[in-house]
Amino acid sequence: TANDIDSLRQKLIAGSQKVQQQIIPQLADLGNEGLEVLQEFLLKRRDTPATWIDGKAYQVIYNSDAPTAKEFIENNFPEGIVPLKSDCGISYNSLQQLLTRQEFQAADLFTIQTMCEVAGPQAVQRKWLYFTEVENFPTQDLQTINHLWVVHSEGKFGFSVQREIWLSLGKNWESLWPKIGWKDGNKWTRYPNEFTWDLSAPRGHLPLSNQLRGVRVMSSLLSHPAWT
Ligand code: UYC
Repeated sequence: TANDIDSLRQKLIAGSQKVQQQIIPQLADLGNEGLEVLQEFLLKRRDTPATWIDGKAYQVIYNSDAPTAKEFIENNFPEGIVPLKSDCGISYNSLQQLLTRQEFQAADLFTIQTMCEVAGPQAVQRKWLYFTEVENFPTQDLQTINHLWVVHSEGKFGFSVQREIWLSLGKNWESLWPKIGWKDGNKWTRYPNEFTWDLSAPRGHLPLSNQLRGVRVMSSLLSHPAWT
């Protein structure tokens, strides 16, 4: 009823993140009227940086079959809710779409490939990054990639999340690996099938950084000026 919708709208606007997280799927289940509330919510908040709550609301609208929802996205957020800023003319729209659809494995691959593109043709051919390339990586691009991951993962994934955990462990790599599900005892998690490609993964599980050539690259990534 109109009353129920209104009470959900109030809770969505005023509630804690935990409450908002529960309200969003409830509104989604109410069809068009629920979607309208979510649309109004996104428009109201569009002048402040997107959080993962905005990400949830956006995903519900984006992934709905309703024609009005499609129109809303095209008219208001054709490139998503995170500004896709790049210092080197790279388009992050595909990454935005993969993450909005929660296609985390494809998004992870795309992240590695795109970071190589940013670093240059040699990195593209090599298919992995030198730590010096990571040190010189444009801040704007790193922040865009990270913001997309955080916003579309309930705040669970992203380099900044990995950095926060790493710092909380005194930068100890051997403590980090099991914490983010990359190692179990002496056994490395094997790429790709042993990784968890959904939100049931531990915090900081994605995006992946291959450790085959040592920790230098990841160390540079988590120490990048983009995070300070
Ligand atoms: N792989 O084990 N990884 C690959 C990870 C290691 C290995 C790709 C992450 C340990 C080989 C990604 C972990 C190791 C290849 C990741 C992990 C190892 C490969 C594809 C936990 C053996 C084939 C992109 C830390 C003991 C490719 C890429 C190659 C690929 C990620 C082996 C994303 C997070 C030490 C043989 N692994 N990787 O970078 O380069 O190739 O030969 O980290």
